Amino acid sequence: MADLSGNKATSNVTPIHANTGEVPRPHSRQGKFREMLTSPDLAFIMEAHNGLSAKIVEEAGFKGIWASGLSMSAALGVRDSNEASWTQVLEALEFMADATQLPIMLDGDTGYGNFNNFRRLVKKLTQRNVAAVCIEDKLFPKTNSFIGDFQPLANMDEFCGKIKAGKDSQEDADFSIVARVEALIAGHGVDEALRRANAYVEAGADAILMHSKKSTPDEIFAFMDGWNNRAPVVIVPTMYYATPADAFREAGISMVIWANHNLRAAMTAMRDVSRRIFEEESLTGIEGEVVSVRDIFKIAGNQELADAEKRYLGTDAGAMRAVVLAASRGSGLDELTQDRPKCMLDIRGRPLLQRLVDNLNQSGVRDISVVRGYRKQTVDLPKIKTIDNDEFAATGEIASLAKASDVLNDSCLICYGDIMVRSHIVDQLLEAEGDIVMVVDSFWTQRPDIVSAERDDLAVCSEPFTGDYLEDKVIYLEELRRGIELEKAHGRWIGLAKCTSRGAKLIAGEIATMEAEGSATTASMDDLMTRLIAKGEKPRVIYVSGNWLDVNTAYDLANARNF
Ligand code: SPV
Ligand code: MG
Repeated sequence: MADLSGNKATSNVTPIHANTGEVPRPHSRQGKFREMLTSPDLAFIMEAHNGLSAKIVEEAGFKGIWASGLSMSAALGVRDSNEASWTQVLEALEFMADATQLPIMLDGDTGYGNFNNFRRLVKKLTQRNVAAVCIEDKLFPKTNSFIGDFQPLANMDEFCGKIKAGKDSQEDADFSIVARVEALIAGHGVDEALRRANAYVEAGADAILMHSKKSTPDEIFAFMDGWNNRAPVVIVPTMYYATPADAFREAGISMVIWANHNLRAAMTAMRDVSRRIFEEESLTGIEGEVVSVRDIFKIAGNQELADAEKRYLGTDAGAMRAVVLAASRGSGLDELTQDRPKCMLDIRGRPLLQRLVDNLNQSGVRDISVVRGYRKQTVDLPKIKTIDNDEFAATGEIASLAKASDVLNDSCLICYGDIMVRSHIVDQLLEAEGDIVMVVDSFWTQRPDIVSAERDDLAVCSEPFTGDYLEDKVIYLEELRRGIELEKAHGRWIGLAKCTSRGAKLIAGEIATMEAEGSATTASMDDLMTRLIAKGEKPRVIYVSGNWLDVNTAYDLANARNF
C-alpha cells in the first residue's frame, strides 16, 4: 500500500487518494473533509449532536463537525454503549447533514458489529452525505474510553479486515475512514500504538485517530515522534485540554476534535435555567438571559419558509402590516429637532425609526407605512412606505391615522413613531387574540424618574397586572387618557396596538364618524379609544413590564441611547 499524502511537515501538494491517486472533488463535503485531513494546516472540528447544535457549529465558523457518540447518546438520554441503534444514529445524522453544509465525521464506535455491519454503515453514510467515519479497535458494544481501566482491544487483523471492507464499499471515492487506535487508552504503550496504526494504514485507513486519556499530550507526542508522518493524525484533547494548539501544529498533527463541549455547555445552561425557573416560579429573571423565540425562528430558517410561501402559495399569507405615526416634531426636544423630526434622531448609529422598523421586520412585519409630516423629506428610510400628513402642525394623531385608510382596511399594527420596544413584545402582541389589542406597561407607574399623571395614554384595565404568567385571564381596557390618578392607573399604553380586520374597520369607521362631526382634527388615540369603549367595544390588554421606552424629552433620549 502506498504511503499517504499526510505529511504535515512537508506537504504542499494537492491531496490525493492513496489508492487511486485521484484529486478529491473540492466542493463535495467528502472532498472538503479530505482536504482538511491532508492539508498542511491544523484543522479543527467541533462536536454536534443534532441539527440545532450542527447549525451552531457552522455559525461559529468551524469547517467540520464531529458527530460524537458520547454526545449523541447523551442527548437521547442513553449511555455511550451502543444503546442507541445505528439506524437511530443515522436518523440524527441526517438531520445534521440537512441542517448545515459542513462535512461531518461520524464517531462510528466499533462499526456496530463485524466487517459486514460496518460496510453496510459506510454505504448508508455515503448515501446520506456524511463525509467520514471513525471506527475504533475495541469490541461491540463499545465502552467510552474514559470509563474504567479495562478496555479490551479488537484483534488487529480482524480490525484491518473491517477497514478494508469499509473502503471497498464506500460509494463516494472521497469518503474517509479514520481508524482510531485505543492502544494507549488500554495501557499497551506507544509501540503497540505504532504497530496497530501502521497496520490500519496498510489496510486502507485514510487517517489515524490516536486517543489518550492522560492529562498531558506526552504519549501522543511520543507516538508522533515514531510515526514519521506516515498518514494524517487526528487527536481528541479532552483530557490534555491545557495544551496549546501550537504544540499540536509543531508535532505535525492534522486535525483536532473538540469532542463533547456543546453537549456539556448545553447541560450547564439547561440545569441553570430549569433550577431557576423552578425556584423562582417565574420567567422574569431568565427572560433576558436566554435566546429569544425569534432567534429560534431565525436559526430554523423561518424566513426561507415565508419567502417560499409567497412563491408557491402565491400569497403573502399571514403578513401583518403596520402604520407608524411619526408626523410630529417632538415638542420636548426643540434644539435637537430643528432639522428633523424626533423619529429620525440618532440612537447609537441608527435613527429611532430605523430601529423600530428593524424590530418590526424581525418579527415578520415587513409592510410598514409611516405617516410623516414635520421635515418629511428626512423620513426616507429604505423598506418603508410613506404617507404624508402635511397639516401636521395643526392636527393630531387621529388626523394622521386617517391618512392611512388603505392600511386600516385590514389587520394591522398601529404604532407610535417615537418608541423603542424589544422584539419579544412585538412577538407577544402578534400572537395575542382580540380584535383590538393594546400593549400596556404595568411597570411604568412605578418609575419615579418619569412617572406623572400628566402623560397621555394612562390606562385603567379590568384587572391589574398580577405577575402570574400562568393565569390566563382576559383583560380589557376600560379607560385610556391623560390625568388618571396614578393610584388608579394600571399602567401606560406603550403606543403599540394590533387590530384584526374587524378591529381595523371599527377604528376606520369611528374615525369617519369623528371626521363627519369635525372632531378628528386634533383628536388623540386616547380620544378614539375612549369613544370605542363608550360604544361598548372591549379592547384587549396584554401587560408587559418595561422593556420599551418612548422619546419625548432629552432625558428619554439619553435613556434610548442606553437601551
Ligand atoms: C466521543 O465523542 O464520543 C468520543 C470521543 O468517542 S471520547 O469521548 O473522547 O472518547
Ligand atoms: Mg465515542
